[in-house]
Amino acid sequence: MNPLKKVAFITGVTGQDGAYLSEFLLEKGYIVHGLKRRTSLFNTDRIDHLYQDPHIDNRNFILHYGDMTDSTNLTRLIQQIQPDEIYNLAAMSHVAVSFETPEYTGNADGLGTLRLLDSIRLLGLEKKTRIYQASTSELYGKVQEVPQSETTPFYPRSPYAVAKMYAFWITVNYREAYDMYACNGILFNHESPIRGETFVTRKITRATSRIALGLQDKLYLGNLDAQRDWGHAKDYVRMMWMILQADEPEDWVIATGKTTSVREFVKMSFAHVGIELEFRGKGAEEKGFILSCNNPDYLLPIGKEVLSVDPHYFRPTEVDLLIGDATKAKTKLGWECQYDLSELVEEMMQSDIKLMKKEQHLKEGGYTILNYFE
Ligand code: NDP
Ligand code: GDR
Repeated sequence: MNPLKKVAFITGVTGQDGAYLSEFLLEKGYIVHGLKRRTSLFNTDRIDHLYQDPHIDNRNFILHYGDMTDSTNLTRLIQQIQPDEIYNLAAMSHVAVSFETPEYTGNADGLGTLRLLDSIRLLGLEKKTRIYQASTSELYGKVQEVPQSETTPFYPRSPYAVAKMYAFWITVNYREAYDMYACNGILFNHESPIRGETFVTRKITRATSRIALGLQDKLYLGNLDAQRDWGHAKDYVRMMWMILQADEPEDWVIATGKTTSVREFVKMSFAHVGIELEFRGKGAEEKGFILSCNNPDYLLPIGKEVLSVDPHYFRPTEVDLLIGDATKAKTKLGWECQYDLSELVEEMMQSDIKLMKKEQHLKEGGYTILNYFE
């Protein structure tokens, strides 16, 4: 191992942010170790391009099996890796699913963070290892003030957010109690072409592409009025690294400062394929129809119903409005977003159209294609 290279350990390396952060750190010359779960099928699609054959010498991207619910595994890995930086991105990260699996979510997202912090302490690495905790704008939950900043009170509204609240405070506590370099990045929603398919933005861009290509009739969504501050994941992983390079360990809000409703995101995605939508009805009765279609590649009938609200997707408690104030990160660390929302939508749509054209070929070739709309 090259002693001049910095060593990072990323939990959640197979996820959206884990993949972008791995690319970013490898480009910076780091040796990157990643924690991945054992799954019955391969789960490394997002990082396959970084994979290195375990039989070659001097690898700089190394994967280890593990789980945030397994303390001995985490401690052993940290002892073996001796990381300069840990990025704790692993989590059961789906808010709606956390209502179905609250205990597991608490264990992985809340106690999982404690396990990492306590391993650092147990191994006497407090002065060597810096740790980044993936905190979230979901902590703000029920609106207390807008825009939300580092001083806005928390009011979590889901088992996920409550677990992340524990993780937030245990990170602060270990920093104060043991003088550790431990930081929270309070990141607002960030998306990309490799966003998980069940988060609303990717669900929308996939479905829009499929509808345009005739692979799907309709998109079913929940609360169209929810407003989110959506940025690009690439901008946000850069900031994770910047947070761990700061002189002092602190907590930071990362956001674009602009908010957009789910309905508006749907309109933007359809506009990308030349389709204008009209919404009629309210709440659980709301539907979306094609008002005009001016792209000769996607000839869909005017008046076709392509969207329905399905109350199945409503959450027991919802977060209505998120809009972040990242002034501290901008002024103290010089962070700026390089992407705006329209560029993000364009990149996601271009990528999904390309993917769905592959599906179209498969379908034409007689293969069964995935029809999973969650
Ligand atoms: P993803 O859901 O894409 O990735 C989550 C990662 O965590 C995956 O690699 C997943 O593995 C892994 N994981 C889940 N449970 C465990 C476990 N028990 N043990 C080990 N690994 C586990 O999330 P994102 O990349 O979008 O987000 C990264 C982090 O940032 C998460 O903690 C999320 O809560 C947080 N966050 C995300 C925001 C966003 O908008 N994206 C905003 C704010 C915070 P597998 O691939 O096997 O499922
Ligand atoms: P969120 O993201 O809950 O903000 O958490 P998600 O994309 O799941 O929901 C955003 C908003 O859209 C509404 N919505 C729907 N959501 C989904 N998933 N599916 C639907 O069909 C649908 N219809 C409407 C939701 O009700 C919600 O208001 C994400 C995750 O990445 C977390 O891990 C992270 O901490 C936060 O962002 C910041």
